[in-house]
Amino acid sequence: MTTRGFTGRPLGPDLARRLPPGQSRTVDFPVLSAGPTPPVDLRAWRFSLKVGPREVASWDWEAFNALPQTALTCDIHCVTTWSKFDTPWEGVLVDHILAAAGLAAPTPFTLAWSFDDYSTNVPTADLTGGQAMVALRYEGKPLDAAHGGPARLLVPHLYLWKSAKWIRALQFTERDEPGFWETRGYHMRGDPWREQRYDSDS
Ligand SMILES: Nc1nc2c(c(=O)[nH]1)N[C@H]1C(S)=C(S)[C@@H](COP(=O)(O)O)O[C@H]1N2
Ligand SMILES: [Mo]
Repeated sequence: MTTRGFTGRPLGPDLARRLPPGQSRTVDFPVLSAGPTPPVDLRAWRFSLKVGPREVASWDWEAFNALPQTALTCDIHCVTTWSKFDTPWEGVLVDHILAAAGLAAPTPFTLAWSFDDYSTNVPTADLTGGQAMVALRYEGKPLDAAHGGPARLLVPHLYLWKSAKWIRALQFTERDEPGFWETRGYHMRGDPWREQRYDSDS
């Protein structure tokens, strides 16, 4: 079985198996942002962890870059139906951020907050166990501002709107609170393999 991607060529079975339902492969890296790219000054940059309203840890750019770095190559899937294979990222696993703060997953849900005031909710269990990172580099270079540089969340096994660009905080919440797209009808979890695009999808 083959699936025709945006590249126009049929995919062999090994690649076709990596394409979630309703997706097509792209080889470029489209930029999707709800608004303009916010200016982010590295001298003023801070990343914080919050539990409810309370800030429990924060790092400046230098301290954050001193956390253990991990390389991760993965496939990414946008709800607008493109998927991109073998994207190479480097950054700090959420596991390592939590460990540096002396925390274990504090609540079942998380809201990621960005410098453009974008937000998105993710079950905390989708951020731990080596599944998610705050990415600082792409293809061996500092992450482009258009793709969320200096730092973005990367949760590759969920639709890419969960990967908040220009991230400034992870806030752990007791209840699952909808973020920017989730209040506009998108799914609370967003698993591409179950085609969880809209809140009406199971
Ligand atoms: N802060 C922020 N993060 C964001 C967005 C945004 O508008 N603001 N758009 C989301 C959406 S809808 C997608 S599909 C991906 C796109 O990432 P890319 O532009 O690197 O392809 O970023 C997500 N993260
Ligand atoms: Mo998106």
